[in-house]
Amino acid sequence: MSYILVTGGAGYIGSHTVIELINHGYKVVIVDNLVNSSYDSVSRVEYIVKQKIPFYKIDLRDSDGLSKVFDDYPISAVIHFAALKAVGESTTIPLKYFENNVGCTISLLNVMKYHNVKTVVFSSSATVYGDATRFENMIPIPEECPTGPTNPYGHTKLTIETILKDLHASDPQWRAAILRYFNPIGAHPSGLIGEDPLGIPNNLLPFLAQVAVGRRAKLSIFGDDYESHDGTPIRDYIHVVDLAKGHIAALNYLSSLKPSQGLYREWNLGTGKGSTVFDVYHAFCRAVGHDLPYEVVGRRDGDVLNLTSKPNRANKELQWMAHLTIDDACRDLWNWTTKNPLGFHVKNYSVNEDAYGEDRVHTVEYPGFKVSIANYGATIIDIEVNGKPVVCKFDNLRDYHLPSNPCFGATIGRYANRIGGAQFTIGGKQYDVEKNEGANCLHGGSHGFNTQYFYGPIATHSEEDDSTTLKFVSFDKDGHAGFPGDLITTVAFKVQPKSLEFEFESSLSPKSSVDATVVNLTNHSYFNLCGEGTINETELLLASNNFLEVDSALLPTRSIKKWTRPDVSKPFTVGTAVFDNCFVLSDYSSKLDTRKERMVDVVHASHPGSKVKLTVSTTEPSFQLYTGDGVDTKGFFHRAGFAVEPCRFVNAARVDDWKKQVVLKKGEVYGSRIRYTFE
Ligand code: UPG
Repeated sequence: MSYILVTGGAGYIGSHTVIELINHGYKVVIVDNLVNSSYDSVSRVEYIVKQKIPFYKIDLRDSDGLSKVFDDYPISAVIHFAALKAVGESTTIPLKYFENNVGCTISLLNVMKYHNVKTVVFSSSATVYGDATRFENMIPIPEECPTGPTNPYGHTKLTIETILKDLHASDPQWRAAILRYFNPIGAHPSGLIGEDPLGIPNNLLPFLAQVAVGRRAKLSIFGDDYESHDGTPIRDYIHVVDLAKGHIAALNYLSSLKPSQGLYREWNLGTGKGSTVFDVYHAFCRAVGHDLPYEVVGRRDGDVLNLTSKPNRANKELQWMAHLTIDDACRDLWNWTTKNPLGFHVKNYSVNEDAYGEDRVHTVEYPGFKVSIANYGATIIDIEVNGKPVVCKFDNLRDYHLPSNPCFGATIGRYANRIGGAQFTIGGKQYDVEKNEGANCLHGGSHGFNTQYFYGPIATHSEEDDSTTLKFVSFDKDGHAGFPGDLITTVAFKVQPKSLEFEFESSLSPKSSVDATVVNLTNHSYFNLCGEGTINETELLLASNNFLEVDSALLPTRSIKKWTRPDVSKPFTVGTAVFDNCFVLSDYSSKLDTRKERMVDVVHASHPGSKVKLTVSTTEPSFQLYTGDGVDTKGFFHRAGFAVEPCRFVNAARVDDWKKQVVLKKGEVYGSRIRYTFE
């Protein structure tokens, strides 16, 4: 399977193109130096496509680093976006623009040549035409229009086109598709990725979006004395998703050529329809729902009346056409803006820099309360109250991969706790799952969710309740550890000044070939409210003293008994009491989606040493209380922490009366909520 290398894949157009590539069955590697973009866009793309995308933070001028990417992946073609792109800035630092845009491209082409990869799709711009109104009959602009950029940025794009043309002339095996973009606007319809302009935006719609969220006072309209229907200039605005699809069309076109046939050719990517500044302004106001403040000011230097494309060549040869309107783009831009008013920046949220993929650690911090979560296992790797940790945690993220790690802080799934005999039936069909604890399957097998890489997160902040939420997703394939069905699971961690609430949601992928599976999800944090030593001095109070009696294999006998020693319905000091038992609420819910059920405070815990108090609340019907007697890992021994794991009844997959708690059919949703509150 070959890969498409996308340079600048973390950027605005690059990230949208990566999604389209993956949707069209391509494998992708991203290279980006992140000078003008954020890895958050890559992790959000992974969230959307639910797969890992290899990423390298490399400047293209680092030929050795870039060459390694070609060694690591079988790359068949490159889509080259990476560039500096601000017109105004380019007039003040032209050398930097040439050095970066042209220098990077030469380095890239040398490395491609060395690795015998000779197919490139280049991100060019309508800016290469300059002012096409200087000619008669060149509006709409065809590819034949003579070029003549009017700024250094445009010169770099035209220089790169020339380099590619000369390269193809020197070696006709090269295939270079030059895509000249008109005015890209809008955002992905998911609202999860979009343009994240740093500083004051230069372009019309990003500026307008900031007016709409109150970051700018009003829009300045640069002149209303042009010869258009309302006096403002005309541009060809193209939805970024249509634009992204143009790259797939170009790749398809190149791969349809005969094996030894090369090519150098330019295509305009535009809609062919012109819109004025006021047309766009009104479309955006419609999307927002009210008029936005503006003022007509003088003309901006360099602006011309009309830059509309003639996209016929791309329509005909690439079989590509823009379908979305400026109303679609304004709706999607507004959706992105309202969900991400500060772009990829989120209040109270930070991430360890220079870590990508599973090594990322996401921290949400409020005064006196801090929560850190890793992509690996959607694991809570730290909770600190007043600067002191209250959970067992490794100092080194790598240690979470240790076989002896007793699931510290991890998300547990697809099936928490035990399945007796590692076997269950749904609809008369028997499934055998991995035996990883004697004859039983424990916590979804040896490679359960706790060892899987979660995508995302989508970080958001709500002013309403001053909460910051990190939402991760996993895609667990049909047949993994023997479990049936492609399962999509999201875990949303909502942090508030003294609490962490999480919400699980699972459903079978609509494309899953299997109609039902079993699910049971929880979190496996080990609390130590004193931050060190054993938990023996911890005081506990449980909401229920009903527990599931278990046999020697720790499987329920189906009889519900009362726990008497110690009496857990009154506050008690843990002492040497041993728990690894599932307590059941008296009015428990048997729903598959318990999220709308009453949140019950199931465990109150406190420690006389630290005075920290914890309440575990849940919508779940039961909770496993474990005093950590089996813990034996790097730096931690038995009873270093206790776990409270709200979940479904143990072994429910095998017990007819309890099965409806855990059997998830296609079209249904499994859900639950758990909250840790600290005082
Ligand atoms: N405009 C305003 N107020 C603003 C910003 C823009 O009135 O605050 C007007 C501007 O005068 C123009 C139109 O809006 O008439 C569009 O401007 P802008 O979004 O800045 O795009 P362009 O100037 O058309 O340039 C974009 C890219 C450039 C690319 C070109 C291709 O910035 O890199 O070459 O589109 O057509």
